Amino acid sequence: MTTPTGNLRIESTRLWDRLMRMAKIGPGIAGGNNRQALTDADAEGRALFQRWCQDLGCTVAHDSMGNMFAVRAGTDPNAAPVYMGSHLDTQPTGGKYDGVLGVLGALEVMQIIAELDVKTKHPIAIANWSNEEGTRFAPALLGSGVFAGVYDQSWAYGRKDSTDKTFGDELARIGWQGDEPVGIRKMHAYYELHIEQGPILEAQGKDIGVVIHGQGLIWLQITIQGKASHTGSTPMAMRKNAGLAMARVIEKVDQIALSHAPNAVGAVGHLEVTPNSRNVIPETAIFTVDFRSPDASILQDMEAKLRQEAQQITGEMGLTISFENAGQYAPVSFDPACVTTVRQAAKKLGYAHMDLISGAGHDACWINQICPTAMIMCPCVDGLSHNEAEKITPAWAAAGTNTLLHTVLETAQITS
Ligand code: HGY
Ligand code: MN
Ligand code: MN
Repeated sequence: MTTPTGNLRIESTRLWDRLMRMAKIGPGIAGGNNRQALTDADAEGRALFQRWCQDLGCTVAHDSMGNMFAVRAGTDPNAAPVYMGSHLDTQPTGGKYDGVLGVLGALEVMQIIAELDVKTKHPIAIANWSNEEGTRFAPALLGSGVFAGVYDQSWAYGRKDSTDKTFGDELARIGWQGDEPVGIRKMHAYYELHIEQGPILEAQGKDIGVVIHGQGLIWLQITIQGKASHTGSTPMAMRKNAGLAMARVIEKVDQIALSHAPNAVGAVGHLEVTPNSRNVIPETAIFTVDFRSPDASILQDMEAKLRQEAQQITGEMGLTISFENAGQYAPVSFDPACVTTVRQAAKKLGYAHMDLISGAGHDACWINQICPTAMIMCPCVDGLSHNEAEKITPAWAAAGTNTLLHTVLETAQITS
């Protein structure tokens, strides 16, 4: 091998410039991003990413779920590619780095490999997964979930946003519905670089998180039906207040999660009441409970307890209630060999590192079901994410991307 891989490093200024360039697409209102899945902004970000990949000479394609792939050939045409990637879609008040660092970090790795003409046995590829956030179209991790065979594509196409637009129609409208059947690509391994979205790495003074597990998740969408009536003239005892019932159930979400502390979290981030008028008792309340835990039995207990408590609350108030599973995945253990490769890369590069359990969900959680998978995390300031003030340092971005570079080269096997 002509290039001493030991001192290989990415071009951190170029990486940072690309992160800032992508951040200009789908800007938020407070310095972050609002580039939600299958919006025109998402389409614009996809096109920019595609151009950057084509400029590197990669073969770029996208499948019938809009998942994007860029591939650099290896020396062995029969060897499955080593993939790396994440997502470019953001929350409505998202940060500039959630998902984006994983996609543009992979692009930077690809550029270094291409510029130095490093040859590897396995092809090397980048993935940009559709609709990771699940904020516009539930569930989260939809593109990677269909790719991994967890969800059926026709079910995914029918998922609706709050204006009743479907995933399938919006994917076709933005022109990113590919002919390639989703899920046909074989993967030798998959690595995802992602910001931690929590406070642990920064608090521990670490540059790299070697992710060994990921929390499981349940999204339970609840609909409570009451009766609209006048907030002034309806006697308190006669009210059928769906909004009040929702508030009581949300209090139970908090209590149930705290009862399993520190191995569980719970919140309600999506809430809708109708008619949502100041002087009408809420008739309907629709909201989504987000429970997470690294322990599957705790997840099950939290869901069962909440269903029971919520039914009791609405029963006592004379309201009706219904539940819909809006997304779910079990706790994840990543591939030990891939995890070791990540850990060794961080060690070789001299980065302070520690094993970590991912609090957030990632496309890697589904891809882990179809090929050996691991994740690399870098810190973020105050652990803040899903907030426009999300912040990382160029040094953290470089540390994560250098670790990805060496991890991918080790797995793809350098030949010259
Ligand atoms: O919800 C999650 O954990 C991810 O950010 N979509
Ligand atoms: Mn993410
Ligand atoms: Mn996210």
